[in-house]
Amino acid sequence: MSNFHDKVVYQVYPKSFKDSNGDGIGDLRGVIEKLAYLADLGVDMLWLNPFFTSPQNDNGYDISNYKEIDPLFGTMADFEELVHKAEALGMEIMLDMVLNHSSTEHEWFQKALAGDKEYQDYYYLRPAQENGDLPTNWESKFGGPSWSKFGQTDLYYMHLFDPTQADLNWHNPKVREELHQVVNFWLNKGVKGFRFDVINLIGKSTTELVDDLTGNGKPLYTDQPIVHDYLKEMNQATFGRVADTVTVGEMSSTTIENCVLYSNPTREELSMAFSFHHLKVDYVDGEKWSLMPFDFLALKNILNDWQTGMSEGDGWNALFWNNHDQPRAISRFADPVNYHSESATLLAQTIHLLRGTPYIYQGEELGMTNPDYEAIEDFMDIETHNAYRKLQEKGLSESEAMAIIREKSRDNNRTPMQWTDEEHAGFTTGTPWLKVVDNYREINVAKEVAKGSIFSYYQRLIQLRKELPIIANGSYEGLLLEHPSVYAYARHLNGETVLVFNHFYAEPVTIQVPEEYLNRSSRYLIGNGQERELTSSLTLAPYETIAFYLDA
Ligand code: TEU
Ligand code: CA
Repeated sequence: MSNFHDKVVYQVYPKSFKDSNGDGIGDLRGVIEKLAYLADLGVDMLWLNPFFTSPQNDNGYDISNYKEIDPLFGTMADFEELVHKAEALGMEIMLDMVLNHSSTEHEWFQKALAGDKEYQDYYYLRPAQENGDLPTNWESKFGGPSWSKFGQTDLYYMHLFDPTQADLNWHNPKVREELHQVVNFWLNKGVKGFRFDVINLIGKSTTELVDDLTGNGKPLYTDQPIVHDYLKEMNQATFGRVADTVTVGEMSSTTIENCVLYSNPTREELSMAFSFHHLKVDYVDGEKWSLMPFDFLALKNILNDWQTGMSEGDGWNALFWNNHDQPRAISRFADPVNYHSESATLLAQTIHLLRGTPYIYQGEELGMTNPDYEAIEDFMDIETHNAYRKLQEKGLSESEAMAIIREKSRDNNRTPMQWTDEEHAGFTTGTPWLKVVDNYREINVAKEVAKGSIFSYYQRLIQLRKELPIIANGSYEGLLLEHPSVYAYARHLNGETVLVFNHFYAEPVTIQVPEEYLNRSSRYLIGNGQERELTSSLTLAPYETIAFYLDA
């Protein structure tokens, strides 16, 4: 069995975790200050979002130097100290590699702009089409076309995200070599994990880029077969040489089939994959900037399909509800106002007992919620501001647009970590770059650790994964698939079983336990409601989650 199956990863968004010097921006020394807290939680690996030199147009996903620390976040010495102190506490560091694109302020792009042909081939530069149209009709994921004018020339450069994030030409072997060097640079600093940003977008269809006749270009730049070759090559040239490295690819609009290929160990590509389909169940017709209550059956079906399909193909899922691009799951899928602790622990248990590697996003272990921002000026994210403009162009009023922004903005999950009930939640002594959520006096680390129920629940879930091989390595079976408010599943290993029932609504509900699991010796394993025995029918309280262990 692989070495990472019983591990849990914690995502630190450095900008919002802890500010050590009062400039309002979280930093590496802030992370160092809080390492003991993270070790106490019991996590194994810390994924840090990008802190490399960057103009910060997309909060560090626009990198201008891959081998330097942005002074905003600290120094290389701080980073080295972080690696060593984390290691001493039993935790490893996972870095965020943004290799699909660089900032237009990167030296490579600047040299290209200055006319250096060698560096021009580091990016996708193309002339307009004969009819004057842009080189292709592909759309940027942040809105607008994915091509912008390349300096004073007649050419355009490709950017699948912001115009300041130019896509790197992976078809050029020199580019791949440079990027391998980046990964090796950080490996040499003792980094043991890598998260590869939008890595399934690196293999643009062919070097001859063409219009996408079906729509926005996605089919021509997503999951191209050559991505698998590039990953295998990078594995061999970099992290595959160091024992026990853990890698996760962020896969945009991907398929189970491809994620099996990306993560099946015999293929030597990556350890696991993030996919996002389960987080689109509150999009109207696939459109993120829309409002609707989440579709529970769709959520359940997607989780079930991914669990089953990845298991059959011996792939490996990254399990998560939250990250820095998503609104808080507790605000989307549960009820933090009336059932705060139940909601947080239900969501936690639902994914922590699945097959895959759980990721905890900072603040999730406190049940942190979306903020209640009133004004568009409260939001900082570039994608949010683009969407606000676009929604109004489509005819929505200011307040209609704001209603959508408030639910969907990525800033919902980027608010400062709530440490204490002091001003700015103890995150900074200065003015935070993004406003703290109003509820920090009730929801904060100090209070949660002293007398809360969520942090300790996470501790137990993490512990269970280490104690019971069935959680790390058991197979998966979906149960009660038609049930409209409960997501139930079984895990199996060597005749043992773990049964998990997750109730996503406030109306109490009674379920029938499948016959085959009765009349076996069983015990209550963990839950957020009343401890009880496994009986043929079970009544679940609002947002209750409960798990039983059945002997072989
Ligand atoms: O995100 C990739 C991505 O496609 C999304 O999650 C995206 O932010 C979302 O679809 C917008 O609605 C990664 C990073 O996680 C994100 O923070 C970066 O902005 C993006 O890549 C570009 O590097
Ligand atoms: Ca700071």
